[in-house]
Amino acid sequence: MPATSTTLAGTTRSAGTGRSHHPIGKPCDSHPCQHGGTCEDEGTDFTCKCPAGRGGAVCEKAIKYFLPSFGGESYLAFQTMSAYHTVRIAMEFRTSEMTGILLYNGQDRKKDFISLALVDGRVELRFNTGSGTGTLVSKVQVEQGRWHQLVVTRNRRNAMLSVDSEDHVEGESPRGTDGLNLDTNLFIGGVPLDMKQDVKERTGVDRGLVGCIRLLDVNNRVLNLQENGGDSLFGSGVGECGNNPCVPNPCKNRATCQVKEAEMFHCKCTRGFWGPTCADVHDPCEPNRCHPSSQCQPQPEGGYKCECPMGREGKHCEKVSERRGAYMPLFNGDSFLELKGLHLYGHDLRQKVSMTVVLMANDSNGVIFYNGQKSDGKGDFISLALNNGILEFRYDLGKGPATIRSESTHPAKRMEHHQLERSNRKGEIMVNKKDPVRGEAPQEKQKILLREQSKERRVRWRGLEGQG
Ligand SMILES: [Ca+2]
Repeated sequence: MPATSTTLAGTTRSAGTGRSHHPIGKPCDSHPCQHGGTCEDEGTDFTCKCPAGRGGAVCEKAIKYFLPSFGGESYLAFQTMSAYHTVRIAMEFRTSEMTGILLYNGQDRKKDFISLALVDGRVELRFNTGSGTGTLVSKVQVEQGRWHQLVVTRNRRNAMLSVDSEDHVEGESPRGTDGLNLDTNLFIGGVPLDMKQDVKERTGVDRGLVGCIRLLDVNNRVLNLQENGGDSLFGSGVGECGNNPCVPNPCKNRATCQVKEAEMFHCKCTRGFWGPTCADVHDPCEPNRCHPSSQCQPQPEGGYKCECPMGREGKHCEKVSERRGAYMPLFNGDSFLELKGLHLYGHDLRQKVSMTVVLMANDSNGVIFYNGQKSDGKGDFISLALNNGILEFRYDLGKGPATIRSESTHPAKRMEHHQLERSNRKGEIMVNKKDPVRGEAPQEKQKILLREQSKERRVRWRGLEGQG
């Protein structure tokens, strides 16, 4: 049985081998952001976007928030709303910008959605049950820095919106359908980058809230927005309301601090200083003392850290680890294991694949494995990923991809067994040995050609086990 195995020799590393302080490639090539932060190149410099609960220059700081604040590119995700025929939403927020997404819940690859956004200082409700968008605009103009409250009640195609206990506004969506089919996560403060374009087309708003949300009540249930023990599933760029990450100035040696999102900052070093907070007088990775197999990473507090590949340890990754045999690799969102290609497990694979994957995920999105035919991403492939908690088993035999989605959501932070079967065009996915879901790829070409190596790559995951 070809499978991911716990004993295969693989390498785990931060993807990429470039180094930020010697920009042969782009600054982000060295993957300087920690704890699952996303790196964005800004010329010769970079900035990190940190997952909710993290902040600092390279997401090194653990952030606790009670009242979440959003910086325009941030968001918090919750379970999808129950809103088919009716829904009631109450929210309290404050803002420093007059335009930005307050709330969004949609339907993946289909039309249905409901959104609340600030548009030029007015609250706008939009919703589409499948036959067109209904739009309601509040009469009240929001004020910068003041707390406002809004209440939405929707019954089929009819909706009411009231802001700050003023007279409500009424409206309806076009005739034809009246059930709101929502299946994405519920997002507040903004949406993830990959949804931005879609959300912009539907709401007309392309940025998130710059401000705070202190209350969210859906169907008369108050959601806990706190970092600790809250109802949120994941998020990005969220901090504590009212905090300024640049006060006191965390940058050293007269560097200027720039606020980036809530709780994130970027230090502009003065000449001659190095590192995320400009703490070093010289490049701490020059000379590079790390073992050639590892990567040198300047640290926010000054100095450097060698990021060892799997099987090596010690300050400079100079030692070969004692531990051998079975291990349970932990992925941080940017790490991956590269294993030999599935086609090397026996020719039988070309008609039939049978895999068992045992994993634990701390996030509801991420790639579990990918094995392609060509390294440019073209050609046949087979992959498994989590998309909003749903497992997606995909394969392409050259006539278009087949996608099989699990019926149940993969629970966070629990070990689960998944069984994947593919026999010619037909595929099946089973979660914990039950609820099999079957699917088919388009006809004709029936053999998957996988010439290139299988890449185990996990995005935004912190804990996970693969086993055959
Ligand atoms: Ca619908």
